[in-house]
Amino acid sequence: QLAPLPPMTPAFLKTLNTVCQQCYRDFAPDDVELGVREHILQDLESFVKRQFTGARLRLFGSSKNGFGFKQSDLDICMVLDGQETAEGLDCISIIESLARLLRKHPGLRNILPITTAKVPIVKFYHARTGLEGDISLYNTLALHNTRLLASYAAIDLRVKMLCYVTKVFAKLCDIGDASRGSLSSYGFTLMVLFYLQQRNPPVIPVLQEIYDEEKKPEVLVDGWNVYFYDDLDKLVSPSIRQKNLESVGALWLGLLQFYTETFDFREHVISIRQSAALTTFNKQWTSKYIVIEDPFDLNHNLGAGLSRRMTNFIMKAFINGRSVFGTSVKAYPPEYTSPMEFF
Ligand code: 3AT
Ligand code: MG
Repeated sequence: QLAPLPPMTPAFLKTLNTVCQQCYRDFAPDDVELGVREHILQDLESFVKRQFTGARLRLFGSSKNGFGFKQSDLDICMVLDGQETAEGLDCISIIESLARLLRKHPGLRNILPITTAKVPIVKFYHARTGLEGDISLYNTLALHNTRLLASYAAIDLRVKMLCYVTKVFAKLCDIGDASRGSLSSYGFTLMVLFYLQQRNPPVIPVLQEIYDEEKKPEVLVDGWNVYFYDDLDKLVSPSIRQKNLESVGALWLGLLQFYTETFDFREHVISIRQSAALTTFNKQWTSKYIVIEDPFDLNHNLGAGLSRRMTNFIMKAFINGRSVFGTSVKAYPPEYTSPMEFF
């Protein structure tokens, strides 16, 4: 049971809001940076085509979903023309020969094929920009979940801002690195989106539940339905009166409170594909405390890899965040609005 927060002052809420907005301005890449990523992609694609004639490379992850940082990695998916799925392909040997080819690229360093992971990849370092990246094969669901996240980001600027704040928070608290046993950026983004759907009134709708036809359309990829409503111009917002008008600062504090005071982790699954509650019991996912369902691959729990220790560590970060951001202090002069100083 957490001690109640002291009353929030309007002045502090304003500071909080400035900090959140500044966080977005400081970290969001500009068009030049996004262009550099596309340029690297084009260059790599023409290089790879020397050996893999029908190869196409596509960016996904935070280079495309709207929540990228200057130094975010380049997540690249390779497919071959005329080949719909990875079926019948020897992905491991393709990754190995891709690695041999990339070693000949003058702009790349540290080529490392990883063929033991669930998704085999080849990692690289792009010397001129200092960006790291990896290429996977037929990571088709990831292309779709990237598009889903990008659509949510396009609905309301507060979605983007809140995702940046959460990612910065996760990095600074050391709870946002899946390769070291914590939660991936993707997992945190799903937590933000779920909260914004559950907020009353909601900030964003459930795009997978909206459709023009009588029945929900079925678009199958790797056996999962990846349909979601993407005609954002046509998206009718709820009545003006109902519309959520909270500031980003208020939503950020609301998020920390939601995951420390309101949301019942034991009972419920963080699931952005439906507005009705989903229980951990329904999913037979009762052995983990933090349960995040992938919006498309419904067998995939993003929290499956968290140890009990890491789960406690993450929950403590949220609890500390709630008291830091939820306790108004007068000590912050107006110039004290850089997120880094605040954190
Ligand atoms: P960063 O800015 O790189 O931290 P990101 O969104 O690019 O954020 P990652 O590089 O960790 O995140 O992952 C790249 C994409 O791969 C995001 C998502 O489309 C997919 N992805 C990552 N982790 C998972 C996962 N556990 N399950 C399904 N898809 C995933
Ligand atoms: Mg990435």
